[in-house]
Amino acid sequence: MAFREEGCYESFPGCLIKMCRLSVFLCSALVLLVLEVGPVRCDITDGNAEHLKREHSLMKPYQGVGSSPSSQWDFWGSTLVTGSYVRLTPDERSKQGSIWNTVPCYLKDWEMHVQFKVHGSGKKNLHGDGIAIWYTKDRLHPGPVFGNQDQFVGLSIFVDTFRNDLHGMDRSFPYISAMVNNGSVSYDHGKDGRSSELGGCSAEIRNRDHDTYLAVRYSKGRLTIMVDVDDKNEWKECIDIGGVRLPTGYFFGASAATGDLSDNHDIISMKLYQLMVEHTPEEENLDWTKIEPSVSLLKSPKDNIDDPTGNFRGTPLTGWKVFLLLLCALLGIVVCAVVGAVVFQKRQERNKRFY
Ligand SMILES: [Ca+2]
Repeated sequence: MAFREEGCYESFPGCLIKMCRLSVFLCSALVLLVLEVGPVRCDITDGNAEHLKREHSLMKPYQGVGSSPSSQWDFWGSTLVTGSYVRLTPDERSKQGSIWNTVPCYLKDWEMHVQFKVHGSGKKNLHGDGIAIWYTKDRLHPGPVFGNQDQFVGLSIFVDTFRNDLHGMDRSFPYISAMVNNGSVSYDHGKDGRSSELGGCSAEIRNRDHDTYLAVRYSKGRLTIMVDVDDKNEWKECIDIGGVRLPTGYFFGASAATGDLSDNHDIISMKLYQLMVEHTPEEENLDWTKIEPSVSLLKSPKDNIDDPTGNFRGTPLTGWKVFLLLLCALLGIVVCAVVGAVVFQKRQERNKRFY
């Protein structure tokens, strides 16, 4: 229809030129679409469409929390379990506490939603130290990293409320960051973990009247951290990186610590959702418990501090996108070659008429 209205019957070369233009336009639109859809969409689950896994979730009134053999969550240190929250530390100096899922997680793709509350009497900058959310090989190993062991094996998300590094004034606190460790790297408290972080963001999470949430999604090698702390009931992207490898069979946990400064560090809930994601037969046949935690970065974590967003992305174009781009290029070349040939032929004929 469009060709008819635009006078495609006027002459054959004119028609072909229009077709060529149209094909270029369509290909450009397709390329734009591919590039637009390509990077991450913030489609973190709302918790309804996916599957809640109760054996990995911690919810009110916290039944099954304790030291009995059948309990699914175990706790340590200053942790206090009430009917409406799990307090990892009270607002007192030098406290450490943690809570750990006793059931290893064998899901390949998952999303953890953490509702938490950090509050205390300390004025601005006079409170600390923060909460860490863990997915690690070991559980219940107390230590200096927000109440958990250093040189851990697995993933940690730090909600750091106290600025230790007075040189790092380019970011405001509280600061949320992620770290993947194979057991070889120490967390540097003095630098607030900057040298080993994969990315991060600032978030006003302390002494809020409303609920504050954190979501950690791990799917197909992609780690995404989202926050919902402004009482708008919407997720905001904090970290999103590809090339992250984590095994199955690790444990979820949360820990917190206070030092000279303190806060109440409360976990209200931790809800784990299974994500329904298809894997290739090769991926399915892998022994996922044997994977060593790692991140294949395009640049080292240290370089990441130059990125004002704190994020960087490293996912290459997937097969079908490359195919579409090549198809477009080929189509464009063929159409333009045909047009060129026809125009050349017409000119030859016209030249013959003149001479
Ligand atoms: Ca700190």
